[in-house]
Amino acid sequence: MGIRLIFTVLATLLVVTESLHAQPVNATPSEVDAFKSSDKDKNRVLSKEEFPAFVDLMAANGQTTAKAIRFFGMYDYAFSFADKNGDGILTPREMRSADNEHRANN
Ligand SMILES: [Ca+2]
Ligand SMILES: [Ca+2]
Repeated sequence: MGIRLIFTVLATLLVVTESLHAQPVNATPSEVDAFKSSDKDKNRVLSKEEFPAFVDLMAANGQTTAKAIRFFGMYDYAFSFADKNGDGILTPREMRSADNEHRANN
């Protein structure tokens, strides 16, 4: 895998996290639905097994970054990047903190 591709995915993933929780209160219905329906065990966090379903749903909704992740099949890589504390689950807070970091650097 080329280093260039990795950077592309990193950049696009930041856009994913931003679109997810830039405005948590005003999350679009499609995003909320995608999260809820991919959260199979309803524990309000996404496991590594649940994450691909979320990406696929967002891709189906036309989210361009999700489409890119799906196209490259880089679910694991995207998940690992967003899972800041490496505990194997992705919380809304982790998605938001990735977003905050992104905005702090801009
Ligand atoms: Ca879950
Ligand atoms: Ca985590």
